[in-house]
Amino acid sequence: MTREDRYALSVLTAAITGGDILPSQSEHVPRGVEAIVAEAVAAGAAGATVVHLHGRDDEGRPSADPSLLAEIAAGIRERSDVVINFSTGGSPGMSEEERLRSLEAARPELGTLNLGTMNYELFPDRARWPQVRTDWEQAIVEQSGNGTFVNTLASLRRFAAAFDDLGIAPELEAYDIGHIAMARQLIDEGSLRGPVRLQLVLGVLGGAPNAVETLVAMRAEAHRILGDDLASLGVAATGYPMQLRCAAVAFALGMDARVGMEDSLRITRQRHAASNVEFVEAAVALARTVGRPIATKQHLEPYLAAARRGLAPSH
Ligand code: KMH
Ligand code: ZN
Repeated sequence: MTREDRYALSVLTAAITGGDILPSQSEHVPRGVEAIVAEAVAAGAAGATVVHLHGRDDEGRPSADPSLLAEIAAGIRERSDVVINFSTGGSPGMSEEERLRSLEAARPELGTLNLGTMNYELFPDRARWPQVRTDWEQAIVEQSGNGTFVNTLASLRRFAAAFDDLGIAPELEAYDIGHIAMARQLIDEGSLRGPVRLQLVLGVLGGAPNAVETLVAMRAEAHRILGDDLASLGVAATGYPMQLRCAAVAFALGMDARVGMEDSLRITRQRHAASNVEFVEAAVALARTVGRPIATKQHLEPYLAAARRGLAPSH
């Protein structure tokens, strides 16, 4: 259970490139092995405990190519001891098999497990569609109104089994309160072993909004529903300014937080971030200001080791 005392540590995750944003939206979206590795290494050096990763090819197109995923993980491990978390959420249109490749090819310490099916609207407002340079990006914006993210109970059981087989620790992603109840079901039926790390993902249209009030309400529900099966609780809020505002509140509450380009391109109202380091530095400063030390890899090790051994993590 997350403690709120002054000495509890907060895990800071940097979400380097995501699978939703389009490269045409910002020249700074890391694309290709070298750029993604460099950004992940820099984010770790700037203070991130964990880097959260998706595959993108040199043009910035989301990719589930196993060699690309493996090269990203290997490149980071050569230069940094930052904890590697790969997405099994993938990108719109990816099959379940493609989404699972991140675990099989990159063998990360952590992987995301998205807890429910939902509307998943990236570009709902026709008037605000980004100007894009490629046909594949145009096809994504034209999917507006039809965006869904499918995670049935049956698929969740298959994903959970894959985590278990590969000895990879899951980071559960809850976009709404019902997803927390799904985590309860997966633990009670034995598909997942508690206690689990849970991240509240706020601000995706189709899920809970990126409001501080929502963060506080879902935090209460996570503690009520999961109790001692909650190893830690974090927040990833999308968009400016709520990503860093929710991170500040999370640190004050003894929660973990995720920042980075995946969830917000803008670092100020006027400007896109040139690097994920800007988000990490801002979050480190917020944590220091509220007296919340950022966790090192060693803090996560019991949770990671338990997954490797297939045992319930120790508190
Ligand atoms: N881009 C986030 C809103 C995942 O990678 O598994 C969703 C996400 C899911 O991070
Ligand atoms: Zn992601």
